[in-house]
Amino acid sequence: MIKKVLIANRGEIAVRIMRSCREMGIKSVAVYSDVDRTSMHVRYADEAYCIGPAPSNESYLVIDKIIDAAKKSNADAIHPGYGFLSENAEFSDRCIKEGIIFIGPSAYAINTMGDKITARKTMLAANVPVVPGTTEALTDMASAIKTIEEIGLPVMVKASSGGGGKGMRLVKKKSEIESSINAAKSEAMAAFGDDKIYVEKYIDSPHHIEFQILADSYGHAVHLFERECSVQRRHQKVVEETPSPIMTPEVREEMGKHAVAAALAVNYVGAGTIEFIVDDDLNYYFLEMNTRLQVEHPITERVVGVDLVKGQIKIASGEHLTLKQEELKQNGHAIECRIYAEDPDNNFMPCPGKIKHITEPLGLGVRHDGYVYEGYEIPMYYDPLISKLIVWANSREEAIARLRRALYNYKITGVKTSIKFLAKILDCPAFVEGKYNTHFIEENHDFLMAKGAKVGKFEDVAIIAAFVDYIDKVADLQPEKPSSTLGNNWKDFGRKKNVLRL
Ligand code: MV4
Repeated sequence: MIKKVLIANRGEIAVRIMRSCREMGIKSVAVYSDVDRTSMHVRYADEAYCIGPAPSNESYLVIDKIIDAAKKSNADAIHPGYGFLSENAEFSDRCIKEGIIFIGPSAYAINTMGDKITARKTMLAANVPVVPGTTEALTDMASAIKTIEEIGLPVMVKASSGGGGKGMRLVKKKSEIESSINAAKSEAMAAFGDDKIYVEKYIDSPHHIEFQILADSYGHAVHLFERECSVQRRHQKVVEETPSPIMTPEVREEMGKHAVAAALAVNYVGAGTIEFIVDDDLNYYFLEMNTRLQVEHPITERVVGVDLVKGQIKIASGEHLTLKQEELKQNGHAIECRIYAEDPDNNFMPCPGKIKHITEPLGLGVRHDGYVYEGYEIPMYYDPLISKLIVWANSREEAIARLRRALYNYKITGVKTSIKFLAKILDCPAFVEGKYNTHFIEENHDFLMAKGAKVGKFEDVAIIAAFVDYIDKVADLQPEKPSSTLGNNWKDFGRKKNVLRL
Protein backbone atom coordinates (compact mmCIF):
# COMPACT_ATOMS: atom_id res chain seq x y z
CA MET A 1 0.00 0.00 0.00
CA ILE A 2 1.27 3.45 -0.93
CA LYS A 3 0.35 6.03 1.73
CA LYS A 4 2.74 8.84 0.89
CA VAL A 5 4.27 9.87 -2.45
CA LEU A 6 7.18 12.23 -2.97
CA ILE A 7 6.85 14.15 -6.22
CA ALA A 8 10.32 14.74 -7.67
CA ASN A 9 9.18 17.58 -9.87
CA ARG A 10 7.72 21.08 -9.90
CA GLY A 11 5.24 23.25 -11.82
CA GLU A 12 1.95 22.11 -13.27
CA ILE A 13 2.83 18.40 -13.38
CA ALA A 14 3.71 18.26 -9.68
CA VAL A 15 0.35 19.86 -8.82
CA ARG A 16 -1.48 17.54 -11.23
CA ILE A 17 0.08 14.43 -9.61
CA MET A 18 -0.75 15.73 -6.12
CA ARG A 19 -4.40 16.16 -7.12
CA SER A 20 -4.69 12.45 -7.91
CA CYS A 21 -2.85 11.57 -4.70
CA ARG A 22 -5.33 13.63 -2.70
CA GLU A 23 -8.30 11.91 -4.35
CA MET A 24 -6.75 8.55 -3.45
CA GLY A 25 -6.19 9.55 0.18
CA ILE A 26 -2.42 9.51 -0.37
CA LYS A 27 -0.25 12.17 1.28
CA SER A 28 2.04 14.13 -1.04
CA VAL A 29 5.55 15.43 -0.39
CA ALA A 30 6.98 18.31 -2.41
CA VAL A 31 10.64 18.98 -3.02
CA TYR A 32 11.65 22.45 -4.06
CA SER A 33 14.65 24.58 -4.96
CA ASP A 34 15.35 27.95 -3.32
CA VAL A 35 13.48 29.92 -6.04
CA ASP A 36 10.49 27.58 -5.75
CA ARG A 37 9.79 28.21 -2.08
CA THR A 38 6.59 30.09 -3.02
CA SER A 39 5.66 27.79 -5.91
CA MET A 40 2.18 26.22 -6.07
CA HIS A 41 3.38 22.62 -5.73
CA VAL A 42 4.88 23.52 -2.33
CA ARG A 43 1.58 25.04 -1.20
CA TYR A 44 -0.44 22.11 -2.48
CA ALA A 45 1.63 19.35 -0.87
CA ASP A 46 1.15 18.00 2.65
CA GLU A 47 4.88 18.41 3.35
CA ALA A 48 7.75 20.10 1.54
CA TYR A 49 11.55 19.82 1.62
CA CYS A 50 14.09 22.23 0.19
CA ILE A 51 16.64 20.41 -1.98
CA GLY A 52 19.04 23.21 -2.88
CA PRO A 53 19.76 26.09 -5.21
CA ALA A 54 17.74 27.01 -8.30
CA PRO A 55 19.79 25.32 -11.05
CA SER A 56 18.26 21.86 -11.64
CA ASN A 57 21.62 20.15 -11.58
CA GLU A 58 21.95 21.31 -7.96
CA SER A 59 18.38 20.42 -6.94
CA TYR A 60 15.75 18.57 -9.01
CA LEU A 61 18.41 16.46 -10.76
CA VAL A 62 20.36 15.42 -7.65
CA ILE A 63 19.37 11.83 -6.87
CA ASP A 64 20.91 11.85 -3.36
CA LYS A 65 18.94 14.92 -2.30
CA ILE A 66 15.65 13.48 -3.50
CA ILE A 67 16.27 10.11 -1.84
CA ASP A 68 17.20 11.99 1.32
CA ALA A 69 13.90 13.93 1.28
CA ALA A 70 11.98 10.70 0.64
CA LYS A 71 13.61 9.10 3.70
CA LYS A 72 13.09 12.13 5.94
CA SER A 73 9.42 12.27 4.99
CA ASN A 74 8.94 8.51 5.14
CA ALA A 75 7.50 8.44 1.62
CA ASP A 76 6.68 4.98 0.27
CA ALA A 77 7.05 5.99 -3.35
CA ILE A 78 8.49 8.61 -5.70
CA HIS A 79 6.71 9.97 -8.76
CA PRO A 80 9.20 11.61 -11.16
CA GLY A 81 6.68 13.46 -13.39
CA TYR A 82 8.15 14.30 -16.80
CA GLY A 83 11.57 15.78 -17.59
CA PHE A 84 14.17 15.96 -14.76
CA LEU A 85 14.85 12.38 -13.50
CA SER A 86 11.83 10.75 -15.11
CA GLU A 87 13.82 8.76 -17.68
CA ASN A 88 16.92 8.23 -15.60
CA ALA A 89 17.62 4.50 -15.23
CA GLU A 90 20.02 5.07 -12.33
CA PHE A 91 17.28 6.89 -10.41
CA SER A 92 14.76 4.08 -11.00
CA ASP A 93 17.32 1.54 -9.73
CA ARG A 94 18.38 3.66 -6.77
CA CYS A 95 14.80 4.03 -5.53
CA ILE A 96 14.36 0.26 -5.54
CA LYS A 97 17.71 -0.24 -3.75
CA GLU A 98 16.60 2.22 -1.06
CA GLY A 99 13.32 0.36 -0.60
CA ILE A 100 11.27 3.14 -2.19
CA ILE A 101 8.74 2.39 -4.94
CA PHE A 102 9.60 4.14 -8.21
CA ILE A 103 6.37 5.11 -9.96
CA GLY A 104 7.71 4.33 -13.39
CA PRO A 105 9.45 1.63 -15.39
CA SER A 106 12.51 -0.47 -14.56
CA ALA A 107 16.04 0.62 -15.36
CA TYR A 108 16.06 -2.19 -17.94
CA ALA A 109 13.05 -0.76 -19.83
CA ILE A 110 14.45 2.79 -19.64
CA ASN A 111 17.87 1.69 -20.92
CA THR A 112 16.55 -0.55 -23.68
CA MET A 113 14.28 2.17 -25.06
CA GLY A 114 16.79 4.94 -24.31
CA ASP A 115 19.37 3.43 -26.65
CA LYS A 116 17.66 3.83 -30.03
CA ILE A 117 19.69 1.10 -31.75
CA THR A 118 18.81 -1.43 -29.03
CA ALA A 119 15.19 -0.23 -29.18
CA ARG A 120 15.07 -0.79 -32.98
CA LYS A 121 16.46 -4.31 -32.59
CA THR A 122 14.00 -5.11 -29.80
CA MET A 123 11.07 -3.78 -31.85
CA LEU A 124 12.10 -5.78 -34.94
CA ALA A 125 12.22 -8.92 -32.80
CA ALA A 126 8.69 -8.12 -31.55
CA ASN A 127 7.43 -7.62 -35.15
CA VAL A 128 6.77 -3.91 -34.57
CA PRO A 129 7.38 -1.97 -37.82
CA VAL A 130 10.45 0.28 -37.60
CA VAL A 131 11.70 2.80 -40.17
CA PRO A 132 13.82 0.94 -42.77
CA GLY A 133 17.49 1.40 -41.86
CA THR A 134 20.40 0.00 -39.89
CA THR A 135 20.20 -2.15 -36.76
CA GLU A 136 23.85 -1.70 -35.84
CA ALA A 137 25.89 1.43 -35.17
CA LEU A 138 27.83 2.78 -38.15
CA THR A 139 31.51 1.88 -37.95
CA ASP A 140 33.93 3.22 -40.57
CA MET A 141 33.08 5.85 -43.16
CA ALA A 142 33.46 3.57 -46.19
CA SER A 143 30.93 1.01 -44.97
CA ALA A 144 28.62 3.81 -43.72
CA ILE A 145 28.53 5.30 -47.23
CA LYS A 146 27.86 1.86 -48.70
CA THR A 147 25.02 1.23 -46.21
CA ILE A 148 23.44 4.63 -46.93
CA GLU A 149 23.54 4.01 -50.68
CA GLU A 150 21.82 0.66 -50.15
CA ILE A 151 19.04 2.29 -48.09
CA GLY A 152 18.82 5.06 -50.69
CA LEU A 153 18.89 8.83 -50.18
CA PRO A 154 17.44 10.83 -48.54
CA VAL A 155 18.24 9.39 -45.10
CA MET A 156 18.25 10.53 -41.48
CA VAL A 157 21.47 10.04 -39.56
CA LYS A 158 20.56 9.77 -35.87
CA ALA A 159 22.39 9.46 -32.56
CA SER A 160 21.62 6.22 -30.73
CA SER A 161 21.51 8.11 -27.42
CA GLY A 162 19.43 10.88 -28.99
CA GLY A 163 15.70 11.29 -29.29
CA GLY A 164 13.38 14.23 -29.46
CA GLY A 165 15.33 15.54 -32.45
CA LYS A 166 18.74 15.89 -30.82
CA GLY A 167 21.80 14.65 -32.75
CA MET A 168 19.84 14.21 -35.99
CA ARG A 169 20.89 15.06 -39.57
CA LEU A 170 18.94 14.90 -42.83
CA VAL A 171 21.15 13.77 -45.73
CA LYS A 172 19.83 14.48 -49.22
CA LYS A 173 22.94 14.31 -51.41
CA LYS A 174 25.81 11.84 -51.66
CA SER A 175 28.30 14.68 -51.20
CA GLU A 176 26.79 15.49 -47.77
CA ILE A 177 27.10 12.00 -46.28
CA GLU A 178 30.58 12.31 -44.79
CA SER A 179 30.13 15.77 -43.28
CA SER A 180 26.67 14.88 -41.88
CA ILE A 181 27.98 11.74 -40.20
CA ASN A 182 30.86 13.67 -38.68
CA ALA A 183 28.55 16.45 -37.49
CA ALA A 184 26.03 13.99 -35.98
CA LYS A 185 28.84 12.10 -34.25
CA SER A 186 30.43 15.15 -32.64
CA GLU A 187 27.05 16.60 -31.64
CA ALA A 188 26.10 13.25 -30.06
CA MET A 189 29.44 12.96 -28.24
CA ALA A 190 29.08 16.48 -26.85
CA ALA A 191 25.42 16.03 -25.82
CA PHE A 192 25.33 12.39 -24.64
CA GLY A 193 28.95 11.24 -24.28
CA ASP A 194 28.13 8.54 -26.83
CA ASP A 195 28.77 8.93 -30.55
CA LYS A 196 27.04 5.74 -31.76
CA ILE A 197 24.93 6.67 -34.78
CA TYR A 198 22.56 4.81 -37.07
CA VAL A 199 20.69 5.52 -40.28
CA GLU A 200 17.03 5.51 -41.27
CA LYS A 201 15.26 6.09 -44.55
CA TYR A 202 13.88 9.65 -44.51
CA ILE A 203 10.11 9.80 -44.22
CA ASP A 204 8.97 13.01 -45.87
CA SER A 205 6.31 15.20 -44.19
CA PRO A 206 5.34 12.64 -41.55
CA HIS A 207 2.68 12.76 -38.89
CA HIS A 208 3.73 12.22 -35.31
CA ILE A 209 1.18 9.89 -33.77
CA GLU A 210 1.76 8.29 -30.40
CA PHE A 211 -0.08 5.57 -28.48
CA GLN A 212 -0.59 5.66 -24.73
CA ILE A 213 -0.10 2.34 -22.99
CA LEU A 214 -0.57 1.07 -19.43
CA ALA A 215 1.05 -2.16 -18.30
CA ASP A 216 0.93 -3.89 -14.93
CA SER A 217 3.57 -6.06 -13.22
CA TYR A 218 1.84 -9.26 -14.33
CA GLY A 219 2.30 -8.91 -18.09
CA HIS A 220 -1.11 -7.39 -18.77
CA ALA A 221 -1.02 -4.30 -21.00
CA VAL A 222 -3.57 -2.18 -22.83
CA HIS A 223 -3.34 0.83 -25.11
CA LEU A 224 -5.47 3.93 -24.63
CA PHE A 225 -5.48 4.91 -28.29
CA GLU A 226 -3.55 7.62 -30.06
CA ARG A 227 -2.61 11.27 -29.74
CA GLU A 228 -1.91 13.33 -32.83
CA CYS A 229 1.12 15.51 -32.00
CA SER A 230 2.18 16.84 -35.40
CA VAL A 231 1.75 20.51 -34.47
CA GLN A 232 5.22 21.15 -33.13
CA ARG A 233 7.94 23.73 -33.38
CA ARG A 234 11.60 22.75 -33.11
CA HIS A 235 10.59 19.36 -31.67
CA GLN A 236 8.42 21.04 -29.02
CA LYS A 237 4.77 20.05 -29.23
CA VAL A 238 2.35 22.97 -29.34
CA VAL A 239 -1.11 21.47 -29.87
CA GLU A 240 -2.12 17.82 -29.40
CA GLU A 241 -5.45 16.16 -30.14
CA THR A 242 -7.18 12.83 -29.94
CA PRO A 243 -8.52 11.09 -32.00
CA SER A 244 -6.08 11.88 -34.82
CA PRO A 245 -7.93 13.41 -37.78
CA ILE A 246 -6.12 11.04 -40.18
CA MET A 247 -6.66 7.75 -38.34
CA THR A 248 -8.98 4.97 -39.50
CA PRO A 249 -10.45 2.30 -37.18
CA GLU A 250 -8.46 -0.45 -38.92
CA VAL A 251 -5.07 1.27 -38.69
CA ARG A 252 -5.82 2.35 -35.12
CA GLU A 253 -6.48 -1.21 -34.03
CA GLU A 254 -3.33 -2.48 -35.75
CA MET A 255 -1.12 0.29 -34.35
CA GLY A 256 -2.60 -0.24 -30.90
CA LYS A 257 -1.65 -3.91 -31.00
CA HIS A 258 1.88 -3.01 -32.07
CA ALA A 259 2.10 -0.44 -29.26
CA VAL A 260 1.15 -3.08 -26.69
CA ALA A 261 3.65 -5.53 -28.25
CA ALA A 262 6.35 -2.84 -28.04
CA ALA A 263 5.71 -2.32 -24.32
CA LEU A 264 5.60 -6.04 -23.54
CA ALA A 265 8.87 -6.55 -25.44
CA VAL A 266 10.72 -4.61 -22.72
CA ASN A 267 8.60 -5.99 -19.83
CA TYR A 268 7.27 -2.49 -19.40
CA VAL A 269 5.45 -1.59 -16.18
CA GLY A 270 3.46 1.63 -15.77
CA ALA A 271 2.35 4.33 -18.20
CA GLY A 272 4.33 4.79 -21.39
CA THR A 273 4.04 6.13 -24.91
CA ILE A 274 4.99 4.57 -28.22
CA GLU A 275 5.82 7.21 -30.83
CA PHE A 276 5.24 6.45 -34.48
CA ILE A 277 5.89 8.43 -37.60
CA VAL A 278 3.10 8.00 -40.09
CA ASP A 279 3.07 8.94 -43.77
CA ASP A 280 0.10 10.17 -45.79
CA ASP A 281 -0.76 6.58 -46.83
CA LEU A 282 -0.92 5.62 -43.13
CA ASN A 283 2.23 3.52 -43.29
CA TYR A 284 3.56 3.74 -39.76
CA TYR A 285 6.91 3.11 -38.13
CA PHE A 286 8.06 2.90 -34.51
CA LEU A 287 10.24 5.91 -33.72
CA GLU A 288 10.88 5.79 -29.98
CA MET A 289 9.25 5.04 -26.66
CA ASN A 290 8.80 7.65 -23.94
CA THR A 291 9.14 5.79 -20.67
CA ARG A 292 7.25 8.36 -18.57
CA LEU A 293 3.97 10.21 -18.12
CA GLN A 294 3.79 12.78 -20.90
CA VAL A 295 2.84 16.45 -20.93
CA GLU A 296 -0.11 15.75 -23.23
CA HIS A 297 -1.58 12.86 -21.20
CA PRO A 298 -4.77 14.78 -20.25
CA ILE A 299 -6.36 14.51 -23.72
CA THR A 300 -6.22 10.73 -23.43
CA GLU A 301 -7.62 10.89 -19.89
CA ARG A 302 -10.60 12.89 -21.09
CA VAL A 303 -11.46 10.87 -24.19
CA VAL A 304 -10.83 7.42 -22.69
CA GLY A 305 -12.07 8.28 -19.19
CA VAL A 306 -9.01 7.06 -17.28
CA ASP A 307 -6.93 8.94 -14.69
CA LEU A 308 -3.45 7.95 -15.85
CA VAL A 309 -1.71 9.10 -12.67
CA LYS A 310 -4.03 6.95 -10.55
CA GLY A 311 -3.29 4.11 -12.97
CA GLN A 312 0.44 4.61 -12.46
CA ILE A 313 0.10 4.64 -8.69
CA LYS A 314 -2.09 1.52 -8.59
CA ILE A 315 0.27 -0.36 -10.90
CA ALA A 316 3.28 0.72 -8.81
CA SER A 317 1.60 -0.54 -5.65
CA GLY A 318 1.29 -3.96 -7.29
CA GLU A 319 -2.37 -3.92 -8.25
CA HIS A 320 -3.63 -5.79 -11.28
CA LEU A 321 -4.68 -3.63 -14.21
CA THR A 322 -8.44 -4.03 -14.34
CA LEU A 323 -8.84 -2.24 -17.68
CA LYS A 324 -9.70 -4.55 -20.55
CA GLN A 325 -8.81 -3.57 -24.10
CA GLU A 326 -12.23 -4.43 -25.51
CA GLU A 327 -13.93 -2.20 -22.91
CA LEU A 328 -11.86 0.88 -23.72
CA LYS A 329 -13.50 3.34 -26.09
CA GLN A 330 -12.71 6.79 -27.42
CA ASN A 331 -15.51 9.16 -26.50
CA GLY A 332 -15.66 12.54 -28.26
CA HIS A 333 -12.69 14.72 -29.04
CA ALA A 334 -10.04 16.43 -26.89
CA ILE A 335 -7.46 19.07 -27.77
CA GLU A 336 -4.66 20.43 -25.62
CA CYS A 337 -2.53 23.48 -26.16
CA ARG A 338 0.51 24.50 -24.17
CA ILE A 339 0.66 28.04 -22.85
CA TYR A 340 4.23 29.25 -22.51
CA ALA A 341 5.71 32.42 -21.06
CA GLU A 342 7.36 33.30 -24.35
CA ASP A 343 7.20 35.94 -27.06
CA PRO A 344 5.95 34.59 -30.40
CA ASP A 345 6.89 37.92 -32.03
CA ASN A 346 10.47 37.60 -30.87
CA ASN A 347 11.38 34.10 -32.06
CA PHE A 348 9.50 32.52 -29.11
CA MET A 349 12.04 33.81 -26.66
CA PRO A 350 11.25 32.65 -23.13
CA CYS A 351 9.81 35.52 -21.05
CA PRO A 352 9.82 34.54 -17.40
CA GLY A 353 8.51 37.21 -15.04
CA LYS A 354 5.81 38.18 -12.58
CA ILE A 355 2.15 37.31 -13.28
CA LYS A 356 0.20 40.52 -12.75
CA HIS A 357 -3.27 39.33 -13.61
CA ILE A 358 -4.59 35.90 -14.56
CA THR A 359 -8.15 34.94 -15.48
CA GLU A 360 -8.26 31.21 -16.07
CA PRO A 361 -10.74 29.81 -18.61
CA LEU A 362 -13.62 27.80 -17.17
CA GLY A 363 -16.87 26.30 -18.35
CA LEU A 364 -18.22 23.10 -19.85
CA GLY A 365 -15.54 20.81 -21.27
CA VAL A 366 -12.59 22.91 -20.11
CA ARG A 367 -9.66 21.67 -18.03
CA HIS A 368 -6.84 23.93 -17.07
CA ASP A 369 -3.68 22.32 -15.65
CA GLY A 370 -1.52 25.10 -14.34
CA TYR A 371 0.31 26.28 -11.26
CA VAL A 372 0.79 30.06 -11.44
CA TYR A 373 -1.12 32.65 -9.44
CA GLU A 374 -1.26 36.46 -9.36
CA GLY A 375 1.95 37.86 -7.99
CA TYR A 376 3.87 34.64 -8.77
CA GLU A 377 7.16 35.09 -10.54
CA ILE A 378 7.95 32.43 -13.15
CA PRO A 379 11.61 31.58 -12.52
CA MET A 380 14.10 31.71 -15.38
CA TYR A 381 15.72 28.42 -14.41
CA TYR A 382 13.12 25.98 -15.73
CA ASP A 383 10.84 25.29 -18.68
CA PRO A 384 8.61 28.39 -19.10
CA LEU A 385 5.38 26.36 -19.41
CA ILE A 386 2.59 28.25 -17.62
CA SER A 387 -0.21 25.79 -18.12
CA LYS A 388 -2.00 23.38 -20.39
CA LEU A 389 -5.47 24.16 -21.64
CA ILE A 390 -7.45 21.03 -22.48
CA VAL A 391 -10.92 21.02 -23.97
CA TRP A 392 -13.33 18.22 -24.70
CA ALA A 393 -16.43 18.15 -26.87
CA ASN A 394 -18.53 15.61 -28.73
CA SER A 395 -16.99 16.43 -32.10
CA ARG A 396 -13.69 17.82 -33.37
CA GLU A 397 -15.48 20.86 -34.77
CA GLU A 398 -17.07 21.66 -31.42
CA ALA A 399 -13.78 21.05 -29.60
CA ILE A 400 -12.03 23.59 -31.85
CA ALA A 401 -14.79 26.14 -31.20
CA ARG A 402 -14.54 25.47 -27.47
CA LEU A 403 -10.76 25.85 -27.42
CA ARG A 404 -11.06 29.15 -29.32
CA ARG A 405 -13.56 30.30 -26.73
CA ALA A 406 -11.40 29.18 -23.81
CA LEU A 407 -8.33 30.91 -25.27
CA TYR A 408 -10.45 34.05 -25.63
CA ASN A 409 -11.44 33.77 -21.95
CA TYR A 410 -7.82 33.23 -20.87
CA LYS A 411 -6.21 36.51 -19.78
CA ILE A 412 -2.69 36.88 -18.50
CA THR A 413 -0.86 40.15 -18.00
CA GLY A 414 2.63 40.69 -16.69
CA VAL A 415 4.37 38.19 -18.96
CA LYS A 416 4.21 37.61 -22.70
CA THR A 417 2.47 34.36 -23.62
CA SER A 418 1.79 32.14 -26.62
CA ILE A 419 -2.02 32.51 -26.29
CA LYS A 420 -2.50 34.65 -29.40
CA PHE A 421 -0.29 32.36 -31.45
CA LEU A 422 -2.37 29.35 -30.35
CA ALA A 423 -5.55 31.20 -31.35
CA LYS A 424 -4.07 31.70 -34.82
CA ILE A 425 -3.39 27.96 -35.12
CA LEU A 426 -7.06 27.28 -34.38
CA ASP A 427 -8.06 29.69 -37.17
CA CYS A 428 -5.65 28.21 -39.69
CA PRO A 429 -7.56 26.36 -42.47
CA ALA A 430 -5.07 23.45 -42.58
CA PHE A 431 -5.63 22.82 -38.87
CA VAL A 432 -9.39 23.28 -39.04
CA GLU A 433 -9.57 20.79 -41.92
CA GLY A 434 -7.35 18.35 -40.04
CA LYS A 435 -4.89 18.36 -42.93
CA TYR A 436 -1.57 18.98 -41.29
CA ASN A 437 1.70 17.15 -40.64
CA THR A 438 4.93 17.91 -38.77
CA HIS A 439 5.66 20.76 -41.22
CA PHE A 440 2.43 22.59 -40.28
CA ILE A 441 4.00 25.53 -38.40
CA GLU A 442 6.72 26.25 -40.98
CA GLU A 443 4.29 25.80 -43.91
CA ASN A 444 1.77 28.21 -42.33
CA HIS A 445 4.31 30.60 -40.88
CA ASP A 446 2.93 33.74 -42.56
CA PHE A 447 -0.67 33.04 -41.56
CA LEU A 448 0.31 32.21 -37.96
CA MET A 449 2.48 35.31 -37.57
CA ALA A 450 -0.01 37.74 -39.16
CA LYS A 451 -1.82 40.12 -36.83
CA GLY A 452 -5.55 39.78 -37.49
CA ALA A 453 -8.60 41.46 -35.96
CA LYS A 454 -9.08 38.54 -33.57
CA VAL A 455 -5.59 39.10 -32.21
CA GLY A 456 -6.41 42.73 -31.42
CA LYS A 457 -9.42 41.72 -29.37
CA PHE A 458 -7.24 39.63 -27.08
CA GLU A 459 -5.06 42.60 -26.29
CA ASP A 460 -8.03 44.87 -25.64
CA VAL A 461 -9.43 42.52 -23.03
CA ALA A 462 -6.06 42.07 -21.38
CA ILE A 463 -5.78 45.84 -21.08
CA ILE A 464 -9.29 46.08 -19.61
CA ALA A 465 -8.38 43.34 -17.13
CA ALA A 466 -5.26 45.24 -16.13
CA PHE A 467 -7.30 48.45 -15.76
CA VAL A 468 -9.87 46.77 -13.51
CA ASP A 469 -6.97 45.58 -11.42
CA TYR A 470 -5.61 49.14 -11.32
CA ILE A 471 -8.84 50.83 -10.20
CA ASP A 472 -9.23 48.19 -7.50
CA LYS A 473 -5.80 49.13 -6.20
CA VAL A 474 -6.67 52.86 -6.27
CA ALA A 475 -9.89 52.08 -4.39
CA ASP A 476 -7.91 50.25 -1.72
CA LEU A 477 -5.95 53.42 -1.05
CA GLN A 478 -9.08 55.50 -0.48
CA PRO A 479 -11.02 55.67 2.81
CA GLU A 480 -13.99 53.31 2.87
CA LYS A 481 -17.44 54.61 3.78
CA PRO A 482 -19.30 52.70 6.47
CA SER A 483 -21.21 49.88 4.75
CA SER A 484 -24.55 51.09 6.20
CA THR A 485 -24.38 54.12 3.90
CA LEU A 486 -23.78 51.99 0.80
CA GLY A 487 -27.34 50.74 0.56
CA ASN A 488 -28.09 48.08 -2.02
CA ASN A 489 -24.94 47.70 -4.03
CA TRP A 490 -25.50 44.37 -5.74
CA LYS A 491 -24.76 45.87 -9.15
CA ASP A 492 -21.28 46.98 -8.12
CA PHE A 493 -19.66 43.64 -8.99
CA GLY A 494 -18.07 43.55 -5.56
CA ARG A 495 -15.98 46.64 -6.10
CA LYS A 496 -15.93 49.47 -3.60
CA LYS A 497 -18.42 52.20 -4.19
CA ASN A 498 -16.01 55.11 -3.79
CA VAL A 499 -14.20 53.93 -6.91
CA LEU A 500 -16.85 55.93 -8.76
CA ARG A 501 -15.14 59.08 -7.52
CA LEU A 502 -12.43 58.39 -10.13
C1 MV4 B 1 12.44 11.14 -38.63
C2 MV4 B 1 11.79 11.94 -39.58
C3 MV4 B 1 11.74 11.48 -40.88
N1 MV4 B 1 12.31 10.31 -41.20
N2 MV4 B 1 12.98 9.97 -38.99
C4 MV4 B 1 12.21 14.22 -34.98
C5 MV4 B 1 12.19 13.98 -33.52
C6 MV4 B 1 12.63 12.57 -33.32
N3 MV4 B 1 11.80 11.93 -32.37
C7 MV4 B 1 12.53 11.93 -34.68
N4 MV4 B 1 12.19 12.96 -35.61
C8 MV4 B 1 12.03 12.67 -36.93
N5 MV4 B 1 12.53 11.49 -37.36
C9 MV4 B 1 12.91 9.58 -40.25
N6 MV4 B 1 13.46 8.41 -40.61
C10 MV4 B 1 11.24 13.14 -39.17
C11 MV4 B 1 11.35 13.51 -37.84
C12 MV4 B 1 10.77 14.77 -37.48
C13 MV4 B 1 9.70 14.83 -36.58
C14 MV4 B 1 9.16 13.69 -35.97
C15 MV4 B 1 8.13 13.79 -35.08
C16 MV4 B 1 7.58 15.03 -34.79
C17 MV4 B 1 8.08 16.15 -35.36
C18 MV4 B 1 9.15 16.07 -36.27
C19 MV4 B 1 9.65 17.23 -36.85
C20 MV4 B 1 10.69 17.16 -37.72
C21 MV4 B 1 11.27 15.92 -38.03
